[in-house]
Formats: sequence, C-alpha cells, structure tokens
Amino acid sequence: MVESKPRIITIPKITEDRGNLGYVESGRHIPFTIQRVYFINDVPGGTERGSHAHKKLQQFLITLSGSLSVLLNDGSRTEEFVLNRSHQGLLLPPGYWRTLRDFTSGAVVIVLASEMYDPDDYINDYDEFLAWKKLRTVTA
Ligand code: T46
Repeated sequence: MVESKPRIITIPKITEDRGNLGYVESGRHIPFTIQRVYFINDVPGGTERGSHAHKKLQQFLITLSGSLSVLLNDGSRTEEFVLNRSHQGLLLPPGYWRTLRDFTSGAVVIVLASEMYDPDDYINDYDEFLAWKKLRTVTA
C-alpha cells in the first residue's frame, strides 16, 4: 500500500564504542521495496534542489551528515521537515511538490527509492502539478 502522508521514520541505530551503524529494511522500516539508491552531496550554500513532483515514486531520505530542509507542498499547503539526524528519515510519498534547501556545508543526503530512474514520472511545472492533483481528486 502506498502511504499518502509524508512522515518521519526512526530507523535502528547500533551504537558502539567503535561507532554507529544504522540500517533500513524494505517492508519493515519503510513501506516499499528499494529499487534504487542515490545521494546528494557537495551542495553549494544557498542552492535549492528539487522543484518537481512525482506521480508514482516513493522515497525515503536520510541525512547522513549535516542538515537540510525539505518543503513539501500538496497543492494547497506546505509542510517543512528539517532533516538533521542520521537515524531518522523522511518518507516522501508521490504527489508532493518538493523543494530541498538550507543545505549546511558538508551535508549528505541518501535517498532510497521505490522505482528505477524515470524522467516520465516527474512533473516539473507547478501549474501542471496542480492540474494533476485536481484530476486525481476528481477520479479518486
Ligand atoms: C527528488 C529529489 C529529492 C539520474 O540520472 N538518475 C537518478 O537516479 C537521479 C535521481 C537523477 N539523475 C540525473 C537527472 C539529472 O540530470 O541527475 C541529474 C540531477 O537530477 P535532479 O535535477 O532530478 O536532482 P534533484 O536533486 O533536483 O532531485 C532529486 C531527484 O531527481 C528527485 O526524484 O525527489 O532529488
């Protein structure tokens, strides 16, 4: 089942004198099978990333180092999530216009994704996104 609301999920962290280890299992900690992993790093100060929505893709974002903000807009309201803990991640369902910003120097975010990379899954225009949301509400 595809969850409809974004939420923070705490993942297991094994803390030892020799350091920490965190892990994520498909179906146990996140509600999808991981098909792809990508990461974002070396983001210059003041840069924004994202500014698009996905029709189908589910993602789980974990900030391994540093901090960043994720703004999620559902077509009517915007919610902000600050990601700054490596043992917590943001479950990001499809159907949200996302903006990533306020990357601190050295921030690294790893993203676990439910699908392979598919440019056709992206909505890159905000008005198109609103129209797509409206259509979904009518047909749901
Ligand atoms: C998202 C946010 C959080 C690939 O070739 N394969 C991939 O798996 C990805 C994710 C990207 N790319 C290429 C496509 C572009 O030429 O890498 C380039 C940069 O991608 P993009 O401009 O989409 O990067 P962001 O940071 O704006 O968005 C990414 C994800 O694409 C998107 O799904 O939700 O991170």
